[in-house]
Amino acid sequence: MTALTPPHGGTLVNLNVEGTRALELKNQAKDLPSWDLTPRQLCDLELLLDGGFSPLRGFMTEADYTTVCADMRLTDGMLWPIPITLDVDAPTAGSLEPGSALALRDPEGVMLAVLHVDDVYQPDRMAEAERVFGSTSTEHPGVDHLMRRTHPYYVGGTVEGLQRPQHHDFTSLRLTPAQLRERFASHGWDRVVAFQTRNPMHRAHQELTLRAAREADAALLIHPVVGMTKPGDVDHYTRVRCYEALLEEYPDHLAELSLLPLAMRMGGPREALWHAIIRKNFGCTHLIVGRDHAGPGSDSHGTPFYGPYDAQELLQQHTDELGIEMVPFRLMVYLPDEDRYAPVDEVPDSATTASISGTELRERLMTGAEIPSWFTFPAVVRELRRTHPPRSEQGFTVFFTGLSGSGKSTIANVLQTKLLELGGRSLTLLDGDLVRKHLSSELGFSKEHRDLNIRRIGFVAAEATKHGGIAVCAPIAPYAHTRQEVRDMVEAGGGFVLVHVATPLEVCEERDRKGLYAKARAGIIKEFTGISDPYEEPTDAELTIDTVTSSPEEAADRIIGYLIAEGYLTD
Ligand code: PPS
Repeated sequence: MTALTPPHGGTLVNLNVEGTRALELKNQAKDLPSWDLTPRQLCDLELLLDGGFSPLRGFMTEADYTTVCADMRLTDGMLWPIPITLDVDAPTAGSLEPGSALALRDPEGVMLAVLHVDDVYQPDRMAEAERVFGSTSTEHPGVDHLMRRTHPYYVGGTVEGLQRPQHHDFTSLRLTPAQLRERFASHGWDRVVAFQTRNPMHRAHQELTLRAAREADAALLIHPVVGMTKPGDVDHYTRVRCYEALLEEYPDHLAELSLLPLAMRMGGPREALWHAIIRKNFGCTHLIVGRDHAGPGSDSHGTPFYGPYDAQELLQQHTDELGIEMVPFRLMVYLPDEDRYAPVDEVPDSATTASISGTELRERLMTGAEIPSWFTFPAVVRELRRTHPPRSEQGFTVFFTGLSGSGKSTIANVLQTKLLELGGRSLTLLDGDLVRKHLSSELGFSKEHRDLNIRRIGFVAAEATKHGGIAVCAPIAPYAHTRQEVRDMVEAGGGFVLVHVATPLEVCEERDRKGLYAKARAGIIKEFTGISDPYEEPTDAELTIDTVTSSPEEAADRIIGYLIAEGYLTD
């Protein structure tokens, strides 16, 4: 292989300090204000300290932030497309001034680094979103993070690292830029093409990476992101086991696997440029850029945030100053008649092609349907199936919501009995009254306390679901946003079925089995749902039960029918 000129890599920044300097900083720590780093900030810090973000030496000052947002350049003119900023809350910002220092800590309180403050500023987040992401829609995950999860002040300044963020998973695969450069040198690799990914890799990806390596006359680095990716992505533990399985399918001495602790922004073209700079720092000479690189896909109207090949165009414009070459790739498609893959632009329109979309793959995993070996290697399927068992083997939560006296508990009890009769899963019943006796005995009925109560139920239900069991919950749960929080928690590990027991208030009041409505009307009980406190009717319920026309037995049968139809239960 021939070396690229000019030589790749560039100078690596190393912000980790040792010996007396480290001791000195540690001794100062007790007098410094502290900031507990968010998951994204932890990722950014790790890449800053080890030089993955070279030439950056810290979090951006307002001057650098402004030029990066506006022109994708640092104030010294260097190309840098994504703001690397440390966002903090108002009290922390108020404790800082130029020249002061801030101890940066991990979630356990361990001091990882010291930030020497150059400035503290309040960003215009709307303008940042527009500039960096080309959108202000919170349907874009990068914009959502910026608008909803970023603190209002940014602190700029250089960083000195005392301890690298700790990882206990796949430690032998987490190579720093210096270690990876050394690894390449020890293999005698002076041309290396990197493949960026946040998804499990299938046959199409393998074909693409093999072709790219051939085209670039280079060895291959599979460099998946294991920091933060798009919400809803396959967890990195599963993915890494898939990559390890796939690695076995490459020719000997061609490919390396290393994990990148990057927090992606899903910023499409700008992010692709950033990925290229990062890979150059990790010693690569080429980066594969495919279709919609680092893009978040489309919004809810089906409009894509970026054009499919915008990233390739942007990299093309900056090839000369990047110091790393792009290997552009079109979509790979499978030709069943020839049993081979080819880039879509090399395939005649008349050719028969086959593909399995991400949605279809999830569907096949969910139902346990066959996943053909032309699509992915059996060893990869095995790994995916381990974490994505078919629905009949997954846990689920049936979450009832409705007014007091609507019949939630009665139906929940019948459902419990029927589910136990069917057997196969353990079951946890979290009835409103029961929970208030055991889990939430100190809580009242203010909005704050109700939310806390529902979150506790959600937490327990999510745990039971994740472990393959059933949770049947029957609180009032009057607030839509809290129900949504519970849904999100539960769906991370299994199924969630919201059942609205839609008994009208008049009927509940007329029944008044516990005599509570009479007391509420008399003002003896305050904040009573439906009388003196709100109930937000669900618009997202999987099932709505009318207890006026159906018995508890019929209601439970309907729910069982739904669970069978959705594949959670078998007939
Ligand atoms: S919540 O809003 O979801 O936290 O409520 P929940 O935990 O389900 O508790 C509802 C049961 O508590 C009794 N109760 C009240 N309900 C509503 N508002 C007020 N102020 C209130 N005070 C006591 C009532 O018996 C509810 O039981 P169910 O089974 O819903 O009738």
